[in-house]
Amino acid sequence: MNSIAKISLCSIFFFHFIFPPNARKTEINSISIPAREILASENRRDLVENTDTTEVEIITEGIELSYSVTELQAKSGDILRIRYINNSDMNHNMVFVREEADIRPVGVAALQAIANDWIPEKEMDRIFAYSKLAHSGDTVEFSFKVPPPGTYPYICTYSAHWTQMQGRLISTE
Ligand SMILES: [Cu+2]
Repeated sequence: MNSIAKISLCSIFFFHFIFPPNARKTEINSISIPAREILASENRRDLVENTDTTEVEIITEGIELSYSVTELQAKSGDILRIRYINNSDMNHNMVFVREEADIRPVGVAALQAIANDWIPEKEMDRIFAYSKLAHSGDTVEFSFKVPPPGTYPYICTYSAHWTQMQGRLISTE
């Protein structure tokens, strides 16, 4: 028997001593079962995270150019569902823009977008969510995924209301 054969034989005995066949089988099972459980629980958590929805109701009444909620808080990545009730005598909408500097360009461009219900297509890069135009007496609902943490303005783009009719969405971690 040459030395390589001796080493091989020793290795086999050593391997069997440390990891007898039954122990190996048990070990494989004990590793693989929890691994599957962890994977399954992570999947369940993902599923729950994907379906977390924050619902809010926002109202405008009378002749006020304002929203009943001017500060919205929601978790980044969640779905925010907004029910906007227009109990006022005028038309309104809700348009969410990416940053403070987007308010004016979107508001001004909307004046040229009457045919598109006051949503300016040429400024869509600045807009990430918006409602349909809510005529007097209408309730409109819309939902969107809450953007990364930060503060996002929302405005009414109908007939230059944006100068007064504003709120802020605060997206949290
Ligand atoms: Cu308005």
